[in-house]
Amino acid sequence: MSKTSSHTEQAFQLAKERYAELGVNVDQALSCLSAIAVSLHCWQGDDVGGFERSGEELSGGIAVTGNYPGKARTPDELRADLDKAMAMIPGKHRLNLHASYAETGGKKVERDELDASYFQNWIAWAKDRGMGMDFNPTYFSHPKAADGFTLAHRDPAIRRFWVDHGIICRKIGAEMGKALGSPCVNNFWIPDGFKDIPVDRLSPRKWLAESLDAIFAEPIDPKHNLDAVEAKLFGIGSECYVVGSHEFYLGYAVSRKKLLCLDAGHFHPTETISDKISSVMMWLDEILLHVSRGVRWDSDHVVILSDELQAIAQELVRGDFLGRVHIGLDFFDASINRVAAWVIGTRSMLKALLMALLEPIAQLRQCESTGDYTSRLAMLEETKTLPFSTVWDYYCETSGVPVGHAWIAEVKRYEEQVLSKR
Ligand code: RNT
Ligand code: ZN
Repeated sequence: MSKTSSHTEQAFQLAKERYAELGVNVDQALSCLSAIAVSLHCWQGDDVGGFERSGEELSGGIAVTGNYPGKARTPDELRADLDKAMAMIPGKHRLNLHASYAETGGKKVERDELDASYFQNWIAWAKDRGMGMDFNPTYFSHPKAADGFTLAHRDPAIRRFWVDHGIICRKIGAEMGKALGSPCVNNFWIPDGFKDIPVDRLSPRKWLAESLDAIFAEPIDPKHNLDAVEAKLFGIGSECYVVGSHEFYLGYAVSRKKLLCLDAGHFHPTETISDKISSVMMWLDEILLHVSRGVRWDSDHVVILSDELQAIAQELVRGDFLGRVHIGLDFFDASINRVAAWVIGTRSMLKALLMALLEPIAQLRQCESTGDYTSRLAMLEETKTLPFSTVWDYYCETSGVPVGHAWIAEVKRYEEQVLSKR
């Protein structure tokens, strides 16, 4: 940690006293926060494009809107942009990569022929920075996914192709985990579903279970690779039926001992993942979060410090789940500076976690257990205006990243000098 200005230091000491009166240990909260690695999703930097250069449009029922200039066109540009973003985010984080970001040197390599050699630059980059990596097989933007089905396709040959892709991706994940000394969370999300009302909802689910079982047949050391499965309510073009629904994957994850991935945008708009965390943690060892922000629908807006984000962070802290929950981000916005999008989303996530770590939880629990719900509500409201921002500023300054809005000017400078020249 670097030195702080005397002003930041003074303000911090006062804030610490204020929190101490409520029984909150600020130093402990900061040391806990600094140990949390958030997985930054590579796909915010290039609108989920990837580098296969297959000529395929983005498919799978997800969509990126906006045409803000400066998107990364090459892996080097994407890495430079990630470096820039991470220079404005306190703490050490992770990179979450999709298989479609393979570097094949211009050679056409099919998705069932990939191996870790195509990800060596990414691994070396992460290693250099002491970061871990997470991975995702890519089941979209591909001719064999063009009719909206992959692992649950009725054609066994198509299923086989995608099963092989899954098998290969687990091996790649394990190599990443081994090379970086930290388990790689490998997240399986498939777009499979019907636009209109199906008459057979069961068969595709049986095929999906069969495909997943084939992919996961080979045991892999969890020190290197952890498998996660991500459910969804609907997508563009799969409005009436998604094979991999929440119930499907909850059952699958529990019965197969896999991680369940909860994406904040993948439920009915009035449903929140914050309420699901403690429920699924009853039956699962670990889970993955895709922290996202749906606006009216699963729109993947940039994460902000919303009530739901705070509720998610509170659940992780209050339930003592931080050691069992992997936090990944999942949003993509091409209508604003893409580096800024990463910074806004990740800083918001960290702010929410710090707020949760600074809660006077002992007092709040006391109110609840004695049935004093008046004081519980009153305390929760008073907590919102405790000097959180002073602690956050101190954390940023001592982590060597810009304090407050100072980072915006840096992103603007990067835009002028680098992004606008693309
Ligand atoms: C799609 C899922 C999935 C993707 C990424 C790109 O609805 O949320 O996680 O966003 O794999
Ligand atoms: Zn997701």
